[in-house]
Amino acid sequence: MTIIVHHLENSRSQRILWLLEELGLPYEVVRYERDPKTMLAPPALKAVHPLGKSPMIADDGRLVIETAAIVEYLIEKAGGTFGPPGNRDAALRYRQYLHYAEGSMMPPLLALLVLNRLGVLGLPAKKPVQGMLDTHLDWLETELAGRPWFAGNDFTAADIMMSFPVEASRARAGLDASRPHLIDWLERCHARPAYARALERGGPYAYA
Ligand SMILES: N[C@@H](CCC(=O)N[C@@H](CS)C(=O)NCC(=O)O)C(=O)O
Repeated sequence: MTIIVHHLENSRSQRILWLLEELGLPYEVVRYERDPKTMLAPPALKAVHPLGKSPMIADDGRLVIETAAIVEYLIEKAGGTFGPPGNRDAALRYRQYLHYAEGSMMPPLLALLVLNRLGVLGLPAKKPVQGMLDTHLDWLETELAGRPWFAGNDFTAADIMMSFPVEASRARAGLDASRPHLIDWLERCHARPAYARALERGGPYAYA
């Protein structure tokens, strides 16, 4: 059965299209556009699931929500390709980054997005939030100084999970060439043919 991806434009859901392309699994994309004023998802997504968030996938009569859970579901379906590496330490890092991307890094990035929209009202809180993000980015830079991919020597789905927070950091949290390992990693992600194919399937994506 073909996997259906409920995909919101310009969103973290792009990672699921990229993973599907890497795995070579057949899928169909149902695209949703953001409300141009609020930038929120359209009500149609709430008809799919009460939370109305993207990504969501429908497969074999099941609806799966939450990016990392969808990633694990798809890796399992593909027999473990790009999943946890055989080396124990690499496997633990793989799991760590699968959780870390949404659990630790996205919250301050979301806070910064909201603060930027508040204009001058948001200014007092911007400095501490930027400080949190600097701490994250400095740590990630040291992580990638020691290995080519987030889990270890090989590209895994942990890199796909990390792509959105790192792309969002480049767009709004000051990530630039002063952190060369992160930028080099991002460029290697973007150079993958599956990443380019996913962009074609997904439509507008402002972070590539
Ligand atoms: N932690 C969730 C977050 C889901 C989420 O917030 N998705 C955003 C896309 S960037 C969304 O649907 N936003 C639209 C809205 O909140 O109306 C996941 O990774 O799936």
